[in-house]
Amino acid sequence: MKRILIFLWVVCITSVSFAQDNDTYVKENYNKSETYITMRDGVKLFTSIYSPKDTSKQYPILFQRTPYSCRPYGEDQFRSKIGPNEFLMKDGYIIVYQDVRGRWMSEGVYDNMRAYIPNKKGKQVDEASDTYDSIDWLVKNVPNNNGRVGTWGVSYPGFYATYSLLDAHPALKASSPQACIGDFYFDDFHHNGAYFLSYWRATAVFGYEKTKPANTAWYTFPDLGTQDQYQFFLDAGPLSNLDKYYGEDNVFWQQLKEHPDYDEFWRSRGIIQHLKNIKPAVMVVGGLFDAEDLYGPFETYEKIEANSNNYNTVVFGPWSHGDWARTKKRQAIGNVYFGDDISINYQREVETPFFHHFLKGDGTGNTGLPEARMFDTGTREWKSYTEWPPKNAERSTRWLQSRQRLNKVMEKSYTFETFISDPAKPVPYSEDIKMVFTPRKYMTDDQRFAARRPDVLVFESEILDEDMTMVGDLLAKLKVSTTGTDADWIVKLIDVFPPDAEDYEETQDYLKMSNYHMMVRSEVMRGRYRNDFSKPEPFEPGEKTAVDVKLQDVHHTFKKGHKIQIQVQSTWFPLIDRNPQTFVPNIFKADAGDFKKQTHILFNDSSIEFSILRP
Ligand code: PG9
Repeated sequence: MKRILIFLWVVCITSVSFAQDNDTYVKENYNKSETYITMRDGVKLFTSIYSPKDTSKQYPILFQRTPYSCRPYGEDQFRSKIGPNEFLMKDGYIIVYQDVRGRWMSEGVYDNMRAYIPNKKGKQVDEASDTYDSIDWLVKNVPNNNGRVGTWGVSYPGFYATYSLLDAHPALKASSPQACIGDFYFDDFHHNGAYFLSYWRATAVFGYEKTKPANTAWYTFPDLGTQDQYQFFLDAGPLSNLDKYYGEDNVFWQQLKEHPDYDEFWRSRGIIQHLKNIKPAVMVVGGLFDAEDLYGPFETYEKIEANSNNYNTVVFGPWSHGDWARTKKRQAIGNVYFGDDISINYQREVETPFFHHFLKGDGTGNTGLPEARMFDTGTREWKSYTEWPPKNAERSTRWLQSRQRLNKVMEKSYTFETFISDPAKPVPYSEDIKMVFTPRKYMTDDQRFAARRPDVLVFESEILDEDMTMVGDLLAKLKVSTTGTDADWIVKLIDVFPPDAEDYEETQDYLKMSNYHMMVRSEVMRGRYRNDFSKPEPFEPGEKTAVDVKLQDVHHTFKKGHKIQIQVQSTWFPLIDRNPQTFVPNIFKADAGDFKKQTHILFNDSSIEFSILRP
């Protein structure tokens, strides 16, 4: 009955006002005001408030804190869309945006992933105290609010939504951290110690301190003179040669260079460690093909689930970074199509009821929504689980064997595969030749171009005679050696389509979906950190060494007639920087002469573990 009532209520919202032109809807139905809210240390944060013109009733507050600006500035300048989605916008909420400390029109000094300070004293501040002070001011000063507040955000704003849960204000009833950064050593700028060179241009956005409130960008992007990203970074050589584009005034570039290991600088800025005894309701949202923040949302949900008794749920769809907040009809990533109206249906049937329940409803937690709503990226359908990862799954192992076989049993004979890894001719991470601001499409890209290179090892299963649904994380347990003293190890999980697979509208002209090698999940382990991310260790040349690579969660059915493929390689360019394959104290300061071609070996007692859903 409740589901029917919710559905009818949502249909009602949908029909009532989609007739109005979306571009003018906000201006016609909301008033806008701008103000500075003073924090406990006296710093003033710029805050933009959109309030429904209908003042006959009270409304909850939906609050987003962002480093990307509250633009457009000016009380007569309106966004075309406000809030997490248009259903909530049209249902009527007070929607508030705030420039975080040190960004755009706010005062103060910015600090990337500002470290949380437990048990703050006096005027000590962090993003939790800034959120608390802001919510306190909003509920006491914004007319017609109903005393209940929700926070939400995608990516960096998602990090600030997570932050709102720490020392949460009592008025904060619900939060949806989406593609929320958990830790810059495992999200965005690094994965397992490997620097994401593909993010290098984004360093401009976060590297420069501004001296006064700014309603236009105070930073610029370097002109690289080419659109061929692979060639540009290969020609640039060692990372130190990039200093000519970013001077000492790019604070973040200096920090990246000075902190190659997982030291106190990064460790203190990770938010996952603090997610205990969370009280507000939480709905974590992420994309199974999100190239930017995958670690963050999975770890955020799982840490809260393990350390709190609050309402805590998770939604992962067939999305790349932030797709779920858009309204595009066909949901596709690169060459692969997943279905129609996936994002708009999620917004109407999941995101809107979540916030409505806790901010306008009885807030009991009986939302009618599942604990885990996960899209199966193989069968292209949603599934609901009472826990994530699901318990009714069986851990399975496949062995990386000779003759490119991915076997259920390890062969008795002692064999190994070998390849030459040459930093001067690194394996491309994509066939696309263009400059990107951050990576995206490679997460479902065809991997045949890599499979056919001599410096990529391929291990492939038999043609599956029945569907196999893989759930949760994977662990590649590699046994390797190298003639060098350092090496990166990249592991890729690939779904090999059958020869009769049909093309999609989105399939690029130069390829066919027949025998498509779809990337499902991938990850790198910078070998020097194999035992401890804070203590890099060289390899002993020629010595067999264990390197484990954890691949983030999947929810993917390998269908009957498909094959499972694992690829292993040691360069992935320029997604990540090149490992010199010579152990140096800091790769950011390596010299050209440190980069050496080496011979790597993968032994046949290497394996990959994963979980298969029981029928
Ligand atoms: N996590 C994304 C990002 C952070 C920093 C630089 C570039 C991208 C994001 O906030 O979109």
